[in-house]
Amino acid sequence: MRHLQLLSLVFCWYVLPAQVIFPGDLNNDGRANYLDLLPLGLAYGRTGPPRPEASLAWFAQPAIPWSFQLPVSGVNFAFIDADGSGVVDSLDIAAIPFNYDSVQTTAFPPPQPYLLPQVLPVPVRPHLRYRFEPPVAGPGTEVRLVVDYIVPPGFPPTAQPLAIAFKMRINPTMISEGVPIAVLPNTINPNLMFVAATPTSAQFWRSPQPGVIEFAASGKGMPQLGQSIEPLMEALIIIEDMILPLQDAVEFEDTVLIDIFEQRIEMDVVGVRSPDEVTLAGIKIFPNPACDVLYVETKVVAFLALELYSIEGLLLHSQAYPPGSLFPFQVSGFPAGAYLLRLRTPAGAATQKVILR
Ligand SMILES: [Ca+2]
Repeated sequence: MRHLQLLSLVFCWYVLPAQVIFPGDLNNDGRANYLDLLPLGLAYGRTGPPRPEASLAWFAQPAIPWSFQLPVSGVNFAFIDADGSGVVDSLDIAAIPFNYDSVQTTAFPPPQPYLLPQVLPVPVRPHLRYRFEPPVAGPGTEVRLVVDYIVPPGFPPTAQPLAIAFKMRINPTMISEGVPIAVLPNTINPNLMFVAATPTSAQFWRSPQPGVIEFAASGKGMPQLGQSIEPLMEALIIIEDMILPLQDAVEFEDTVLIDIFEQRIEMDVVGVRSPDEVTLAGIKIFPNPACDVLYVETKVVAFLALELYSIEGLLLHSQAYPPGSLFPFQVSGFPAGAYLLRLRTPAGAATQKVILR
């Protein structure tokens, strides 16, 4: 009997081309990272031959090919069974943070970029919506970067979003290097899995560059992203220097939403200002730096009040104005340095950093 088992193992090795995998690089693109959650969601629950002498450590490991592969990328499921147990399940996630950002070039078949060229057009697109809370804050303050996943009405139920992955790049002048960024996925739905990495949290190997947050969420083989998730995740960030508005301090990259057939679904990313935040377009604040008087010039706002805040957010001086187009604001007597000028208008408020000297 034992001979028979051995013989069948040898037979497999001969008949199917042997594979060499790296645990954590589930999509075999040469790197263990957030994108590796997507194959896990696609293959979740499938079974196949366990990997002989499997380890989570980052070295080339021979594997018996499974008889399943991903529909678009063609990745064999033996790569997705990261812990080699013979079952694709949530335990396979561990290999991703354990080997985060490790790179390899010697898998077999050789690693390929994880490109999903097929994009499924949809009449209304799901989108990621992000905002900062509070929308304005001084140095040393913790702000929340909240990301919602929105599926608008009219989204076709035939498109079945399974998993999403994206990278957020925060303006490096806004944050101190080495200060931890906490990422809190919304775990209210037990059928979702997450991978989140920041420069200080995926510390087993290497990690994302300073200011980069990498994030992925996936259903366990079932399309769990057919409805909105608010929030999808939050990041807690201690800011070092202000960027105004905070919305401009983050960029999204490599956003991928896939369905259960490994096709990409069209989607968007939108930033929202707080409900009362207005744009400074059409409003001129000068001179900046200023000595004695700051002027606010506008043709679009009929009435406003101006407030001067310390960089820590303390109100120092305020003045209301009758309708006009040029509003002088006395700033003499304040020590030289950076301040926040808050403009209040009938349409909402806006904040500008100003320098006094
Ligand atoms: Ca990978």
